[in-house]
Amino acid sequence: LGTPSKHLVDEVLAGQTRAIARLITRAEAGDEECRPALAEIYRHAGSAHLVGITGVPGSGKSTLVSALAQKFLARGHKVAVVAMDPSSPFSGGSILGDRIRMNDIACDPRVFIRSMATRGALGGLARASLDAVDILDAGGFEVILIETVGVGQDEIDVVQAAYTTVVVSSPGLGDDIQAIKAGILEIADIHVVSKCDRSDANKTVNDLKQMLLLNTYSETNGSKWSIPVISTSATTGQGLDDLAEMIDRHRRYLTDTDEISARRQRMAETRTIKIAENIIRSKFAAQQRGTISKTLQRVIARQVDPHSAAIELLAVLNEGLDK
Ligand SMILES: Nc1nc2c(ncn2[C@@H]2O[C@H](COP(=O)(O)OP(=O)(O)OP(=O)(O)O)[C@@H](O)[C@H]2O)c(=O)[nH]1
Ligand SMILES: [Mg+2]
Repeated sequence: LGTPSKHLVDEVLAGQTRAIARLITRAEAGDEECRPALAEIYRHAGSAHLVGITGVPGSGKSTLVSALAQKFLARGHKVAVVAMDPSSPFSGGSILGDRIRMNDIACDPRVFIRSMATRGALGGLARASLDAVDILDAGGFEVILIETVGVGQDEIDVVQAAYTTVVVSSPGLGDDIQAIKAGILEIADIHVVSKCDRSDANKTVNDLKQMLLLNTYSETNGSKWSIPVISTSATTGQGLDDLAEMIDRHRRYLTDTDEISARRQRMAETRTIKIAENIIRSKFAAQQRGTISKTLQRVIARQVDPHSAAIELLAVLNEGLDK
């Protein structure tokens, strides 16, 4: 590591908020020069409890995350929030701070809130979000809440890079359980029905419990964790302590049963393979257009078969893969 990078890494490891913010910004911008710093950071991360919070748009995730952050803070933990928010036109976290009532805690040095909105490179937002999580983890934040909208593969990958996944459904967003529609019912360790101050919340809770009875996945995958449904309201505060406690209980369950090893394995696998795929895709897109079209012409003319042609392309690509 060069001296400036080493200095920055040391500051991050010492938990200095400004250094943390700066490195996240560089990671988000896709600055290749900060790769060695991020590599060093990765080695120091791994102690935080990562909690993914997902659900369809408008289900109350940001409000819940804000309330939950306060609960963990009250329990004496340093808490960070990473919101993966592709719809946000801003970067730098201001929008999240505005939209949710974080004002009471946003100035507390034991809280860090960041909204990630980079588009750009393939898988760039997912990658930057996970880099941000590493940086905060290495920077000493003990609980990291990762908010993603439960649509899109990148979002699902990111939320699955958490140890505990909370799926939020809310009344008033249609009759069906939204998690089913979004295909995220199966990834929940904990279900939340938000906005339970509303009179139609009971129906959502009952529908969800009914759905879970029909689903046998928790037995079939060998897990002994029975997936709870917790009703919360950010307005009345109902269920928020229960949720914080349940997240903690799930964390203990993972370590006690060593299911955490399986999760770590899955996280490493998804993340690494995804990056490799994205590198290959972007190399294809950026550099090899000429070679690809020539090869494709030979496939069309039946001078070469698609399988051999694919192997050829990968070999060409491989030569350009030194970074
Ligand atoms: N009645 C009631 N309304 C709530 C509650 N929590 C959130 N809301 C409202 O639901 C709406 C959506 O809340 P958000 O927290 O922004 O939802 P979100 O899931 O983060 O939304 P996106 O980030 O856009 O996907 C807002 O108008 C909130 O005021 C609650 O506990 N009770
Ligand atoms: Mg939100």
